[in-house]
Amino acid sequence: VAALQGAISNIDPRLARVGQVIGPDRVVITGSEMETYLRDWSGDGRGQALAVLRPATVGEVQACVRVCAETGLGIVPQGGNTGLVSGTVAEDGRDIVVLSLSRLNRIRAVDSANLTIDADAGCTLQAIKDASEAAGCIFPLALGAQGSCQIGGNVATNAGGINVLRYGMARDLVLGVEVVLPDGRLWNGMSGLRKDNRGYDLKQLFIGSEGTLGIVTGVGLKLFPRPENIETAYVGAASFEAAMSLLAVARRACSDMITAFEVMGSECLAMARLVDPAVVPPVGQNTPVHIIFELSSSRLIDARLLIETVLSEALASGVAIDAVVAQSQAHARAFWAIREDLVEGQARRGYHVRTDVSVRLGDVPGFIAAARKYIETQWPAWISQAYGHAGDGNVHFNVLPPENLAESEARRLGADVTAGLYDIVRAFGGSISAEHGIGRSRRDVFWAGLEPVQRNMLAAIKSAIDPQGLMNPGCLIPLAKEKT
Ligand code: FAD
Ligand code: LAC
Ligand code: ZN
Repeated sequence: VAALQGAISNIDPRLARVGQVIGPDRVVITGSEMETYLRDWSGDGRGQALAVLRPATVGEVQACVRVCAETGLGIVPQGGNTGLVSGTVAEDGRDIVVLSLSRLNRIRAVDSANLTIDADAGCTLQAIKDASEAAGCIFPLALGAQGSCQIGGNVATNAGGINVLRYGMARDLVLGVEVVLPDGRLWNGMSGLRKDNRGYDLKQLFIGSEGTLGIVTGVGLKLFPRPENIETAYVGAASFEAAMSLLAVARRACSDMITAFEVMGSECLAMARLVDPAVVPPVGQNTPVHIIFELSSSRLIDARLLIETVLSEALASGVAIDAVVAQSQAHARAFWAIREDLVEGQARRGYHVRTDVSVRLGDVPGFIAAARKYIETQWPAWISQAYGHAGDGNVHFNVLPPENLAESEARRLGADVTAGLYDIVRAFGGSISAEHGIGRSRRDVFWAGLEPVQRNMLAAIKSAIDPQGLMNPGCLIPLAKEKT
């Protein structure tokens, strides 16, 4: 222990105090062990830090933060590190520590009568979902990274995913948060109440704040009764216009029973095949748009009859050209595997332009057409990939560089490709970040696009809660602006 403590002091004397309060074995300083904490899933850049702190209790988080506040060390809170916008990747690590929440991973309480769950921030999303299921309930947030991402990270990024259409984003599912503030004080904002109108709703500030205002250590979440019928269909449509017409028809017919409506341009199938070469989509491979459409209901509603009726009407009217309803859970899982594999396949292909934009529902087809045309005419050797949560107007319009292009060159040109796509998003009055957040990758374009009044409010909130600018410096808000 003494040797460890000595090694920590040699890195930076400020760390020695952290080692004293939480124990030197909770301070990671060796390069190889630190490496996994310094990159997020996107692989866009490597971060820097003096050390990684791994406190095991809320009290230890507070102790770490107090030392950091007293000694001027910046803190990058880190969950599962599955973020896609470099929110955990600090550019300059001279005065920075990463604080990992992984050891805070206890389910605190499941209250099936109140339909709530309270948990430590470091629980994985999958652990939250499993604990909810064990009580006959569901926690509906669902995303490809759910096995690794943490609920604290989901709250900090206001994560979306595939069930937003029915249940909303993380923000809509959070009833309370417990936060360690930048000076080490603890705010217990956990209540389990669905209605609570006592003044400003402070928890909303921390949801989506990306670690820039405090460290979320606990969360209270809404649960829902577990649906007994889930019907999943894989549908082919001739165009994105037709896909959006199917959505409109289905929403009228099924009300809020639609739990997912995901679209994939047929070009995305090649990426799924990089992960599973045997993938055969349930509808013709060249069908222009592939849709995964899911309904959930209680046992009193015949969801099978409903989905079959909607689909047969859609086939009759030409809105759909082919449709297969899953006959078993395994069959449905195979549909979803295509959607998950295409994301993994893109990552295996290497660096690519990754966007996460939203437009009004009626503009989804027009946006995709304009973006595809832009790539075809301006970047003819690059390959468009259009997929996403069409039910929420959220499109991941990604672009693969030519295979023979060196990564450094692809990244350089990719910045220009992205800028052109963002111009199109702006022309549609859309958002350049529908669900992944701002982080560091989108910070400058976000900040440049703000009205002065909005910048002032953001900077005022930041300096009111984090006057020293120690929480996730350079994430979401540019460093220079934090100081003014
Ligand atoms: P991290 O990556 O560790 O951190 C993300 C940000 O939150 C950072 O700014 C960090 O400082 C902050 N943070 C983390 N934990 C805390 C805490 N306890 N307190 C304060 N700040 C904290 N996102 C979607 O929205 N929808 C999707 O469909 C989706 N699909 C994905 C699929 C894949 C395959 C992958 C890899 C990612 C996907 N994501 C998606 C992005 C990512 O999973 C989410 O943003 C997730 O919520 C991040 O959680 P995390 O624990 O990994 O956070
Ligand atoms: C998805 C992630 C990339 O929708 O947001 O798969
Ligand atoms: Zn997404």
